[in-house]
Amino acid sequence: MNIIGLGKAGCAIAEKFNQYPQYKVFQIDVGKEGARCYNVKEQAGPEEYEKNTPSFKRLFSKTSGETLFILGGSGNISAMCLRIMEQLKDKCDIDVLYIQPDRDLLPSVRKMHEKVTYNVLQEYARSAAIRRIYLVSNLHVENILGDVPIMGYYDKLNDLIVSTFHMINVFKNSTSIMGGLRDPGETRRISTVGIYDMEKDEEKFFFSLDTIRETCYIYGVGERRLREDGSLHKTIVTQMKGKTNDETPNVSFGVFPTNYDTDYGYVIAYSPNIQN
Ligand SMILES: Nc1nc2c(ncn2[C@@H]2O[C@H](COP(=O)(O)OP(=O)(O)OP(=O)(O)O)[C@@H](O)[C@H]2O)c(=O)[nH]1
Ligand SMILES: [Mg+2]
Repeated sequence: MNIIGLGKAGCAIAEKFNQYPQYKVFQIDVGKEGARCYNVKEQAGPEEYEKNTPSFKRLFSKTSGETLFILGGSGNISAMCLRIMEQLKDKCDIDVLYIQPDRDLLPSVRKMHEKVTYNVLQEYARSAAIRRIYLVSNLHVENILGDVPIMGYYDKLNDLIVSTFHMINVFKNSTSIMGGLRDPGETRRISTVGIYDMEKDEEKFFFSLDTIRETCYIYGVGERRLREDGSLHKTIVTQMKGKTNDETPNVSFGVFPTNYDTDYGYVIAYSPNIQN
């Protein structure tokens, strides 16, 4: 799978995928040098970045297939995102991972720019110009982590974001021993992910998605517990029955064996609607 990071946030997150062998990581930003990097010339503002988007023919000469495109919405350089994706759309299935910054702290010009990027990318997803958009709010991720020290703040956020997306990818590509993850309906292309605590039956989403029509739960359970815990089946079935309601009629789940001692739960949520 290809990972493309754009801007500081995008590149910092993309870079962390390098710790796993499954990904081919590309980074695009001002001053970025190295393998699979593109050093963009600094521009005065978003309009200039868009207008002067370079050709990435060489960087992406051998790139095709599943691609996760990561960016932070308020960055000036994020204005290049559509022009970059245009250069990839014929050979890649593009999912966007959109990092929403703390809007309250942004100066008004950046606030406006972020709103535009946020809306345009969701429109692209809804019209299937890109396959899907995953919305992730920095504030939500911070709240899940609890107290995060200032030193290494973004690094901590990025660790949780990357490990979560990676684990979800791993489970999506493995065989469940019970249930299975359903592909979401064609129109439900606005998504987020979260962590699911199966002991407490509690999900913590990375974004408060409105009008969730479909959810997928992932139970990653140690082999030993799968063999010995006689009540697990009943617990899971009861938990999953409790997730269906009028707003969210479609719930699927998969139970996956792991070699870990601790159990891991994740959730993916899907909406057909553009979020405010
Ligand atoms: N999760 C996360 N968010 C970040 C990180 N770095 C910055 N951000 C957030 O992302 C938003 C966009 O900022 P940058 O990524 O610095 O901007 P940029 O994409 O480099 O764009 P420029 O304005 O052109 O520099 C900021 O408002 C921060 O809130 C990071 O490493 N992780
Ligand atoms: Mg920057």
